[in-house]
Amino acid sequence: MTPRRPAPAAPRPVSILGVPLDLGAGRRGTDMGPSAVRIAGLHAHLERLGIPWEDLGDLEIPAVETLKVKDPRAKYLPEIVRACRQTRRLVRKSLDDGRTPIVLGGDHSAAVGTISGVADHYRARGETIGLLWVDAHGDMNTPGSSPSGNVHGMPLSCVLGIGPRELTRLGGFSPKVRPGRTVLLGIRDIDGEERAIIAASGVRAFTMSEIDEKGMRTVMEEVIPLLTASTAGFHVSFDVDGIDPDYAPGVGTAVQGGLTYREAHLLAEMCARSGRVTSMEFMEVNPVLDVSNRTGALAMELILSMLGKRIL
Ligand SMILES: [Mn+2]
Repeated sequence: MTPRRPAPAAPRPVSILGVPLDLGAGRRGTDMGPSAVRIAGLHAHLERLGIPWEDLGDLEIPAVETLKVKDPRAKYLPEIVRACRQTRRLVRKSLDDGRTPIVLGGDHSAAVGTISGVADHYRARGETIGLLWVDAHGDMNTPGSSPSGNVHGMPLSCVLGIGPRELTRLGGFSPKVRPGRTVLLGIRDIDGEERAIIAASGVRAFTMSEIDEKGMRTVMEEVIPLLTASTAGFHVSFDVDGIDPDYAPGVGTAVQGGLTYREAHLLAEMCARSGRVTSMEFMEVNPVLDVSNRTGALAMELILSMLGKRIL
C-alpha cells in the first residue's frame, strides 16, 4: 500500500520573465535562451502540474553590434545595468503580488537584477534571503581581476557587495545576500585571482570533487540548513553550465565533469522539498551551441522539479 501524502496546498502562481541578455558573455546566443525554454513546453507543463502562470515576456536588450565597449574591464556595463534595473523592478513586483518569479536567461549578469529584486522584496519586510548559486565557474571576478572583462563572470561578487557600484548598489542597498547564507555549487573552473577571492569571501563552496566524494544528497542536506537558517527562504541562481556538457551542451563556456542529469534533478527536488524556494532563474542557455534544444528542455524540466514535480 502506498503511504498517503497529505493533500498539497494550492500551488503558488508563478511569474515568468525572459531576460535575453548576451552582453555580459563573450559570445552571442544566450539572447535566445528564454525562447528555447518556452519552446520546450514550459507553459503546458506548468498547466499539467496545476500551477497558475503568467508570462511577462522578454525585456528589450540592444544588439551588441549596435554598441561600443566603453570600459574593457567591464564590457557593456551601462546596458547591463539598465537590464538589471528592469529585472529588479519586475521580480520585486511579482513577489509583492504573491507570485514566484522564474527568470529565463540570458547571460548570468542578469542575476544581479533578479537577486536585487528578491532581496528588496524581503528587505521591506525586515527579512533576508539565502542564495544557492549553481555554476561551473565562480562568477566572483571583479573588473580588476577578470581576464576577459565579461560581466557574466562577476555577478556573485556584485550581490555580495563587491564590484562596479552601479551593480552593487542596485536598488540602493548592499549587499543583497550575506556570504554565510550563500552557497556556490558545482564549481570546477576557477580563474587565477578568483581562487583567493572565493576563499576570502566566506561563501560555502562545494566543488565537483566534494560532490563526487559526498554525493549530492549529503551535500544538499548540508546546503539547505545553511540557506534557510533565519532567512525568509532562498533564491536559486542556476547556470546551466553547472551541469555536465553531456546533458547540457548548449552553453557558452562548457566545462567537462559537471553535475549529471540525475544530480541536477535531485538538487532541484531537494530544494522543492524544503518548501523554502522564494524564486529561481535558469541562465546561460545558448541555443546556437545546443543539440536539438536538449539544454533548453533540461532547464524546463528542472524548473518543474524545483516547483515540486515528482516521479510518483
Ligand atoms: Mn555563471
